[in-house]
Amino acid sequence: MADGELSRQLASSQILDCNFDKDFCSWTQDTTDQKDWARQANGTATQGTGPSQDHTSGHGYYAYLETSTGFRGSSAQLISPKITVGTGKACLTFWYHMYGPHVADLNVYGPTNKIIWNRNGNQNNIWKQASVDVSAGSSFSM
Ligand SMILES: [Ca+2]
Ligand SMILES: [Ca+2]
Repeated sequence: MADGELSRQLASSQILDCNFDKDFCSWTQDTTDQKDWARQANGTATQGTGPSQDHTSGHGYYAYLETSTGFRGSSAQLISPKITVGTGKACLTFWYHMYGPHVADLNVYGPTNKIIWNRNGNQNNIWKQASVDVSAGSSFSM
């Protein structure tokens, strides 16, 4: 399972900020892949996986992808609105929780659809913070 608790510190744009407590904010599901992200509160359905609570408050929602079911090699992507990053330093900050035996890759895609951050496999039963430098680009989605 992979969970994202995304907040954003992109210098030019506040639009990516989301704690998933109410909805997916401006993030949308990729409809060309095999799965969709869900919103989940508290624990996950499969024993020994997932977070037991969200990172924002401990009783809110987080974005959630169940990986104990489904077939190997399937993927699900959340897509941001189009953003433009100028030459100043920009950074995407988010919390992730990857716990369980069926966790594969969690990727962040930047300009030109290049992978700019990746974790693979079990990262233990803990929320971890990631900060990813985002290079300049115009009108791209993450
Ligand atoms: Ca939350
Ligand atoms: Ca999808």
